[in-house]
Amino acid sequence: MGFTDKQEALVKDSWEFMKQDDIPQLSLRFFSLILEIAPAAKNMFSFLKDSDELPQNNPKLKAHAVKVFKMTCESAIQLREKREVVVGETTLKYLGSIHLQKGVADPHFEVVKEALLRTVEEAMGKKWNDEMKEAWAEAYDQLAAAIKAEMHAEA
Ligand code: HEM
Ligand code: ISQ
Repeated sequence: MGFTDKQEALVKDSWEFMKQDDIPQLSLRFFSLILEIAPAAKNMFSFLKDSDELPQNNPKLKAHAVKVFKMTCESAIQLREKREVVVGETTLKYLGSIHLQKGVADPHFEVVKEALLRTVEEAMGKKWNDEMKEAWAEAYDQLAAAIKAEMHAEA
């Protein structure tokens, strides 16, 4: 299924709405949910390995999580227009190689998807609905597929 104009608008609008919130806080929530769903994932992240430090106090984690969050939204728009995603310095090629290098496998993407959808759901509160969920799921799936394609191309 492709990404429709309507879905693009839904993702854009909800992203604008969430920006009024505390994005670093949402990003931490996003990451906490990933660890809640898959505790073992902790060891994959260089900024968490061997540390008992609460994620709350981890600036590196915040920066990463904000970036991931932002990419999902941007990619929804960018992938459709130019089949490429660039956010800041980060390209799809880079994302493919970093995830391959860290040992990320296809099933992990479902975990991150679930965590992302729950984060947006919580942030949107009463505004959240099925249509919005579909739009975010589609945006994420497209980005995930693009990253996986790079991973498989390199493997
Ligand atoms: C690194 C985004 C899926 C685990 C990164 C980075 C980005 C990113 C932007 C680089 C961070 C930076 O250098 O600033 C994404 C996006 C995903 C996705 C957009 C899905 C669409 C996943 C999945 C996993 C994962 C499914 C597995 C649990 C990691 C790890 C790193 C990383 C372990 C390296 C972190 C480090 O130690 O420096 N990801 N990611 N990512 N990602 Fe993902
Ligand atoms: C990297 N890849 C996927 C999800 C993430 C969440 C928080 C920090 C870094 C991440």
